[in-house]
Amino acid sequence: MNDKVLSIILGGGQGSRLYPLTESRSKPAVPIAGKYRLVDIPISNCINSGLKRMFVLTQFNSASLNRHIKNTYHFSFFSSAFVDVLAAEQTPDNKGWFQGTADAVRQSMHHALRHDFEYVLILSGDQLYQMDFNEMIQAHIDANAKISIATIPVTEKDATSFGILKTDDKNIITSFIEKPDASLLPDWTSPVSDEMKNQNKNHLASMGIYIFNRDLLVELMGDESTIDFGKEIIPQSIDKHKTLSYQFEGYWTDIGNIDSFFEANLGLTDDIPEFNLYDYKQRVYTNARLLPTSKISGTHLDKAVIAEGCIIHAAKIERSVIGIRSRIGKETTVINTYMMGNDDYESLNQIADSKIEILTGIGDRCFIKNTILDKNVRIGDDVRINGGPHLENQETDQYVVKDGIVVIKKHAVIPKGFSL
Ligand code: ADQ
Ligand code: ADP
Repeated sequence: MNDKVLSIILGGGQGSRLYPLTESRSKPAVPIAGKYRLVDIPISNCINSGLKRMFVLTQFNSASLNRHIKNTYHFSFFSSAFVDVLAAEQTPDNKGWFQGTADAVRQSMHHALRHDFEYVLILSGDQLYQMDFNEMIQAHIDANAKISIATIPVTEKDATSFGILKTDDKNIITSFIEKPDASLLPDWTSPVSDEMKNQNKNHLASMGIYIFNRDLLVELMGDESTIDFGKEIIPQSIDKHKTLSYQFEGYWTDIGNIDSFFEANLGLTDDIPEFNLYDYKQRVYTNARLLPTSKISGTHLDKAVIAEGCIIHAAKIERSVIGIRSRIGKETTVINTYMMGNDDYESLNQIADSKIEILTGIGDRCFIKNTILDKNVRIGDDVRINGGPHLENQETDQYVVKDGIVVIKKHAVIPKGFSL
């Protein structure tokens, strides 16, 4: 399919729902699962599906995203494969940034049209899932559809956050409503499998994964009044262009806000995580950093996921994901926490010179719970951070509390003895 399909990954709008993780980096560059970046998920799904021509659209050009893509995705000089980052750009015709998803794709069309392809696969950049896109493309071709949307059954409670649709008995979409009001939902149920019914998932939601025939996408992008796929393009197209629902029933989760991002990461510590990082056929690719092994001493570990290159002396780590190059001091307890790790180590000389007041990572005798620690944080000794619903939403220079989850900002320094 590689010759027929060009993939466009929607790397992120303003990213405000993931703030402060997106304060100094674009959304695709947000680190997940201890060693990956958000953008590695859709890119890996494409590569595993044999689709190796990708554009990543992002609102602001970040050095860390470009470096990550450049360092990670090397294809043969003789192949047509590429992963190109397209940041919102000002041209003589267009002085504005991307407004919405359709607008972002419209602005990148002149890059896309230089390539040969019959179908465009449009993907979101903030979802955790493993999917073989070939099956979806084949279904699109077999149905002779102009547009296909990947869909998944969801509960009534979740349905208000998605595009919800109904189909005929051939899975052709007959109606679509973007993020419906809860009062409308009783009218929007669909026939689903018994397994989905038992989980109360009776509404069919758009996963924000689309296939468009090339000519149709060119035509639709010609109408500059359309801003979003979910709000305009899809609802306006279903009556005019045959639109297939391709139903998926595997694990899929949207990780667009702090709460779902936190849970998706901590979910990796389950005995059998729903997102399988240990499947050789569906690998998740990332920067091959050649880090040393992790060194752990005197620590009780329970449901801990620990990346490479860590130096850990903690007393206890429970239901936590510890990212690359993390350092955790003696007698420290870490519970329900995602620590992203460090970009660098401090050298033994730097440490011995005592010029650094608080070392990177977490100090001695700390207690950290329900917290996300962004990269390169310095947590002093005897710090207590006890996140949870008892904390009100708040923001300081060093941290944010959102829905009970404490997010320590990138490069933050938390002084010795601090308590929250
Ligand atoms: P949302 O995820 O709410 O709903 P949206 O905010 O438009 O839709 O984002 C879709 C994806 O595009 C996200 O990955 C986002 O980061 C990215 N994005 C948004 N604006 C962008 C821009 N200007 N440039 C680059 N990327 C941008 C959509 C659909 C629903 C569907 C859900 C499934 O509209 O119908 O149910 O996805 O998650
Ligand atoms: P990782 O994927 O390991 O997080 P990054 O590419 O984000 O790697 O780089 C981590 C850090 O390493 C950066 O913040 C920067 O300080 C440094 N770094 C990596 N590559 C370069 C480079 N080519 N030039 C300058 N600094 C770099």
